[in-house]
Amino acid sequence: GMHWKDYHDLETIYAFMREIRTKFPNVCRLYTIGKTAEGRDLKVLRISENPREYKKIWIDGGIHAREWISPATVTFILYQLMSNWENQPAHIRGLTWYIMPVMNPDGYEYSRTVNRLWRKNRSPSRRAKCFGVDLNRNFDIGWNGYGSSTNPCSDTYRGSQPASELETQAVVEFLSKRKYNLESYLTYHSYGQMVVYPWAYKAVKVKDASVLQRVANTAVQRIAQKTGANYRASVTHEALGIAGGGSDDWSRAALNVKYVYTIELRDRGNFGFVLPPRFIKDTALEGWTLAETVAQAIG
Ligand code: 0X9
Ligand code: ZN
Repeated sequence: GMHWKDYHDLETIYAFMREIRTKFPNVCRLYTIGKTAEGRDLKVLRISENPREYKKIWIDGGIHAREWISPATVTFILYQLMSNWENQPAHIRGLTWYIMPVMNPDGYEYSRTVNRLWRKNRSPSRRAKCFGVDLNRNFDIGWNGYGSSTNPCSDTYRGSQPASELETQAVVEFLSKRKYNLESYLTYHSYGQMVVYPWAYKAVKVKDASVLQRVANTAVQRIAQKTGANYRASVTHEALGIAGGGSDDWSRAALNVKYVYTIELRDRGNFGFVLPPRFIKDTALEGWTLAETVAQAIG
């Protein structure tokens, strides 16, 4: 079964999602929103007591294969929500949560079994003998710009065209249909200990950047109180440089989502992507703290 003392394979994560759906059939709905190039399901769990009326928050993880702490954190968020659902405060129970722990299942399994530091998905390229597109360069926002590569062998290959990838298409289609009331898009990455907000594709801040900075500051303060870890809050292009094609920017540009954040979880480079399992619990708590803080901000 599921626990947060170690990292899990895709099937264990999907079994956990099914188990939650079975335990809470009245508030949960499990979607298969598409399939990958290698034929794996793309799964999203919805948690809601009133999907027609409640404001929505989306949480994803595992866009990048090697960032194992991300699916671990997103599944922990699911556990935090559901293990205590009846007693959650109104700002949590009164939202519709969409949770996708692994956006890139092919890459995740490839990282677990073949190449630990694999980043992209595993779709074959027509032009070269290399595999994989960086899903966080494949969304249709600033796609033809800075910070991504046209070379299929690069780790930041943007793909043959915007949303060329099945994973991107599935998320775009699913969220576009549900953009009404969609207040937040949270995406979990590692590493660097940062909470960042748009834009990434250009060196400009979103109009309500001061609100986003303030909520990020609150999350970062609460994280420090809870686990002692230091995270920074910043606009993306200042913290990480300009890069087009990101899911975060896309959610703001295409769907007009307000609270858009990418969190870079632990650590700051000591272990990097290969974060030892003993850090999962605290890191996941930090990820949960961001979700809680944003839920409170939505109100
Ligand atoms: O470069 C990325 O995609 C993310 N960093 S990572 O080391 N996890 O790969 C940062 C994403 C920030 N947002 C955008 N670039 N849109
Ligand atoms: Zn990443």
